Amino acid sequence: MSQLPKLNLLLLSTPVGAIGSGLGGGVELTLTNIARSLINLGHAVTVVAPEGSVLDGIPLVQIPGNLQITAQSQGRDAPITLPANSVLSNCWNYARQVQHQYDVIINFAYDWLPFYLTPFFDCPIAHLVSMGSLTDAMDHIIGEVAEQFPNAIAVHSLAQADTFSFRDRCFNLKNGFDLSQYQFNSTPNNHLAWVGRIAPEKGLEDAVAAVQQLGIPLKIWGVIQDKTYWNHVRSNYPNAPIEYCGFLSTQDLQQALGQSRALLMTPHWIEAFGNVAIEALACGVPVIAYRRGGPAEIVKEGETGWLVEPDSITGLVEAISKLEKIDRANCRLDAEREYSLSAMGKRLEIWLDRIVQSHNLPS
Ligand code: HBI
Repeated sequence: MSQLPKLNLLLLSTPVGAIGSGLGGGVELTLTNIARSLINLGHAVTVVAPEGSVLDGIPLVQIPGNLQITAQSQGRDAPITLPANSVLSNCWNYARQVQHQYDVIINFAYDWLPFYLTPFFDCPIAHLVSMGSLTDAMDHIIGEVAEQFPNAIAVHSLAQADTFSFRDRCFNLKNGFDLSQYQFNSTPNNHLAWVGRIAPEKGLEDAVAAVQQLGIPLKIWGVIQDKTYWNHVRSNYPNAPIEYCGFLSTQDLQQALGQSRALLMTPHWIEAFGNVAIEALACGVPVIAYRRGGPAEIVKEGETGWLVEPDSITGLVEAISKLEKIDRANCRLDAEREYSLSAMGKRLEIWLDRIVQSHNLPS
């Protein structure tokens, strides 16, 4: 049983989009799963998010204001910006006013303000950093918090931590999912799967090149974020056996994904974690991934999938030919052991306990 007393927690969401809009990306699902995981452990959770957010069964405070622009669309030397009537500053003004009702505030925004405000608050602030190093200004301010509050920073993978100079002060939370939403499927069809935003950094063209060599069908799910890139992939591989299957809800995606022989993950950037790898494993689907970023820490070679030399099409082809060596039941078991809500809950309590303990120490 957890030794941590029951905490009253305030979770501040990303300011780039309302929860449920999709604009917030992976962090919408991550925040919801962390909230549920903490509630399951008996803690009290309140979420603060941009107005229009939807979060069934969890106390939600909706804050008006203009959304923040996304950090990944900025250059490394981009200055910090805030729009007029910024939803980010409105959220943190609310948090300042109510902070004494809470034991810990957990920040999910990859933005300068929450980190800058950390020493100004009486209530301890925990930060879940959702991406690797993107801009100098963010690296600097996160590093300052890591320096002054050694337990405050959590990440999703060691690869993500390695992109920062303060890698040794990052708690590896990994991630966690409500696995009851994913059905194990032991009898796949013949096709392979690729899931993600269709954009250059996700490397879809490599998966297409591999299936064109093998003549095995590839089903593709996800938002077409970069139309030019998508057209470029299709025109470069006109005979590849690929089918675009749209952007599905979790319920529909897990149903379709579970029928796949394997998931191919071909990121050209350092994926901080790779949520879709867990979704595949939860359905019994082996994962073939480049040895790069978060997925390389998720796939257990020969047990739940295969890791491939980054950017090697030959490597992908060889791994696909070894798929029959993987027992699909091991994929589901690994997801339950490492990435369930309760597995993540144990890691959350270790992280929060360290923060509460160090906050109560005489300064
Ligand atoms: N950009 N400025 C900013 N703030 C965020 O919180 C943020 C972002 N870009 C992407 C993002 N969050 C989420 O999609 C993360 O899950 C990656």
